[in-house]
Amino acid sequence: MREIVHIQAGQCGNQIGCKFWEVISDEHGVDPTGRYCGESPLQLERINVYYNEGRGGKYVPRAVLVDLEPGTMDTCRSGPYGQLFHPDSFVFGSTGAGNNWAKGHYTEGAEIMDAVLDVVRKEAEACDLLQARPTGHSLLKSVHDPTTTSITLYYAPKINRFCQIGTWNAEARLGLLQGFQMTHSLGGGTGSGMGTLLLAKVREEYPDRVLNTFSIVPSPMVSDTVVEPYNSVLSVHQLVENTDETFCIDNEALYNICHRTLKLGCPSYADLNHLISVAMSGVTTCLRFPGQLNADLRKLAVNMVPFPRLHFFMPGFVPLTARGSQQYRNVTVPELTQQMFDAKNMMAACDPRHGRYLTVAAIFRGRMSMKEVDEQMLNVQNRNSPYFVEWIPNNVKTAVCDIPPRGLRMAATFIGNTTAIQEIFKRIGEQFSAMFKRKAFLHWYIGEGMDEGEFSEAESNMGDLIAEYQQYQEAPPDDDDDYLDVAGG
Ligand SMILES: Nc1nc2c(ncn2[C@@H]2O[C@H](COP(=O)(O)OP(=O)(O)OP(=O)(O)O)[C@@H](O)[C@H]2O)c(=O)[nH]1
Ligand SMILES: [Mg+2]
Repeated sequence: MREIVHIQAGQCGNQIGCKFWEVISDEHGVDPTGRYCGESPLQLERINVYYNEGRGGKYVPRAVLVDLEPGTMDTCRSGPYGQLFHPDSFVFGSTGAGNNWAKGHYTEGAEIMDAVLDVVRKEAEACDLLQARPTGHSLLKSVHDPTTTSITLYYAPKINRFCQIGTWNAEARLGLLQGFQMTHSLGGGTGSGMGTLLLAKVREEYPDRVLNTFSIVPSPMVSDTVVEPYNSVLSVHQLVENTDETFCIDNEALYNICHRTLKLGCPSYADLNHLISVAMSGVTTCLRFPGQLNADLRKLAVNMVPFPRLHFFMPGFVPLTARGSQQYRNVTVPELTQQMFDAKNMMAACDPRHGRYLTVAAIFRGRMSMKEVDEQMLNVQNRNSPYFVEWIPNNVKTAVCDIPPRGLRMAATFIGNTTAIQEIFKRIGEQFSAMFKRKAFLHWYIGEGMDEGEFSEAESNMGDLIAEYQQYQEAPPDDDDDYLDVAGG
């Protein structure tokens, strides 16, 4: 069993994070009180990836909930699965970051960072506790501390001794923790600024663990805040260096899906978040249920990321349904496959036909013929071969999981590492540059101690990223330019 610590930061991060826990709890048969009430052993086989087993056999999300204002946390707590979270998992400030990345990253957010890291460490250490279970040791013991009351120690097998929960201990941390995942938006101040500070800290403390984010890209169709491009570019600058895999979930694409495909007149966050939750459930299927393909975060990274900086994925889910509505008609495997590659079902507002796929993972769910799935997937690749780089043979991987998502007989999730993702960065980059040229709104950031240099650096790092995608989009099969350069020099 390899555990993941989940972190949700800021309003958006917490709202989509809570939806994620609702959906996966339902899929794993965990009710709102944390009790298991499912019907299949498959639901429990890998439940420890996301849940700790607490007192009385209750399942508790391995989650850390962070915000710089208390409101979102209250909403989470009072939500349908709000009682599932451990009370110590909530860390919040009182001021908010007011859409200012600098406040999240350097001032308000930095101030409560130690408190957040303490909770993260406790969750990471608890994974070590789980690992100890099969050895038959007594895992917990209480000792009396004369200065306080009693404290609980846990057994850390790596170092063969009892440690105090929550104390800093490099070796005790090295349990079976596979990595971290974060949900956050890039457009605000907290999830974006503080979220990326937290990622940098986690990377520093756990350099060998995988960091995965579900990052919500802003769109003017959904939000009215003008400084979102600043916050987003400053964040992308961090994500390029500090995450191993980032799912780019684009509010612009979600809005279009709601509006055009699902015919919702005025989509709400609840509508967008419904789409996000099905996609998150889809992309984590291989982590949560038994199977071979991309069974952990590291394998996903190894299969999907040919170059370390190019780790921004485009997710997709089919069949798409509106919140609360049911699919009227059962879909077939050929329909799922065709829809899965359709540009209008992608959750990033990029057209894959404007780029090429470096790698793809497809996860089919439900009872279906493996043979048919394989045939259909091959068929798509053969018919569209120019859209897959030919210098990565077999760059499309497929998995089938028997258990369909709630309410559907069959579904499929798409994860694409496409060079077309540069369209998102171009869009945000243009909005950034228009304001930055005139130094508009900069004083809000400089007032928190930032300097202009960081803005220019972020802008140029994202420019480089776009150029790198473009370079690999154009790379011919036997690109021997480098060889010639070396020979010539
Ligand atoms: N899809 C989706 N986007 C959201 C949601 N809530 C906020 N956003 C988007 O997130 C961005 C704003 O960030 P928030 O998450 O509200 O900000 P925050 O992290 O709480 O930071 P501050 O409030 O500025 O301290 C905008 O682009 C919003 O459109 C949500 O529930 N779903
Ligand atoms: Mg907020």
